[in-house]
Amino acid sequence: MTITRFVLNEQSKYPESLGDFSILLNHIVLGCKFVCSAVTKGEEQKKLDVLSNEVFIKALVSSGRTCILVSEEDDEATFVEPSGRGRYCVVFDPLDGSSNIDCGVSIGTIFGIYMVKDGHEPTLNDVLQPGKNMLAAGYCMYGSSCMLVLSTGSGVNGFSLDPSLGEFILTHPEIKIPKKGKIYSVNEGNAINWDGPTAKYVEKCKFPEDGSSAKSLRYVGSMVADVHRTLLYGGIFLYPADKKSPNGKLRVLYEVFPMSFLMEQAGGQAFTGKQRALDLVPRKIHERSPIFLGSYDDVEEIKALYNAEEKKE
Ligand code: AHM
Ligand code: MG
Repeated sequence: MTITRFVLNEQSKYPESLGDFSILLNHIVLGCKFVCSAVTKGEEQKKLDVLSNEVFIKALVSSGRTCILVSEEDDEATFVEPSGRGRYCVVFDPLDGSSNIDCGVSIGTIFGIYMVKDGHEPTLNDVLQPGKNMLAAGYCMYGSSCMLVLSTGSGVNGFSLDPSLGEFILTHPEIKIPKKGKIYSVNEGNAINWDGPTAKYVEKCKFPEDGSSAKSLRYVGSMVADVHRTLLYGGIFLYPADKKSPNGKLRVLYEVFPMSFLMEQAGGQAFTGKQRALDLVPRKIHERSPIFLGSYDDVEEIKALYNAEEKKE
C-alpha cells in the first residue's frame, strides 16, 4: 500500500471531499522525498536548512491548495496569492534538529494542517488555533531510512521510503504507543534550572519509590528521533520550562502540536505542565511551550505532580 493509495482510500470515506487534501498531501510527500535526497547527499548544514524551507514553500504553494504557510525558518507567515489559493493552512518545521546534521544523526520535517472553513479572507487567526483543530499532522524522519508518520485524525500510520521505487510504503499500520514505557527522554544538562515537578519526576524515573525498575534514559536531541522512539517503544519525552526558558524551547504550532496530535491519536497523552497540549491557543506563530508527551500512564504521573504543585500554590 503506497501512501498515495492510502490517502485516496481515506479520502473516499468522505464522498463530499474534492480531492484537495490528497493533492496537498502528495505535495508534502514530494517535499519530504526531496529533503531526504538532499540530506542523504550530505549538503552543508546552513544550506540544508534554507534549502528544505524553499522546497516545502514551493511544493506547498504549487499545490494550489494552501492559503497560509507558517515555517520555523521564516519570521512572518506566507500568504499565498489569491489566484493560487486553496483552503488549507500548513505549519511546519522544514528541518528540525539541524544541529545534528553534521554528525549524521536523524533529523526530520514536522508538519500540521488546518483548514479555513468558510472561504473568508485568510488571516493569522486561521492558524492561531488550538492543536485539536488540526485536520492532520505528521513528521518525516531522515535517518538510516526515511520514514513518514502520519495521522489524518483516525489513528497513526507509518510509511517507509523504498528508494528503488521512490514511494512511501505502509510498513507500520495503526501505530499504538505502549500504555506505559521504560524510557525517559530529556536534556538533563538543564536540570539545575528545572522546576519542582519536573525535577521530582526525573528523580522518580531514576529512583522509583514504588518498587518498579528504574527507567532508561535516551536522548538524541532531535525531536523527531526522540518522539519516534517514544511512539514505537513507549515512555516519555520532556522539554520542560526552566528558569532560563520559562516557556521551554519547543514551538507550539509546528513542534508541540503535531507531535501531541500524533501521540493522542496513538493512545498516548501530551501535557504542557498546565493543560492538555492540544487545548492551548497560541497567540503568536512562533510561540513556545513546555511539553511532556508519550505513554498514557507516564504522562499521567507527571500531570499528578504538576496538579499537586498547583494545589500547594
Ligand atoms: P531546532 O528547531 O533549532 O533544531 O531545535 C529543536 C530541537 C529539537 O529537535 C530537540 O528536541 C531540541 O531542539 C533539543 O534541544 P536541546 O539541545 O536544548 O536539548
Ligand atoms: Mg525545530
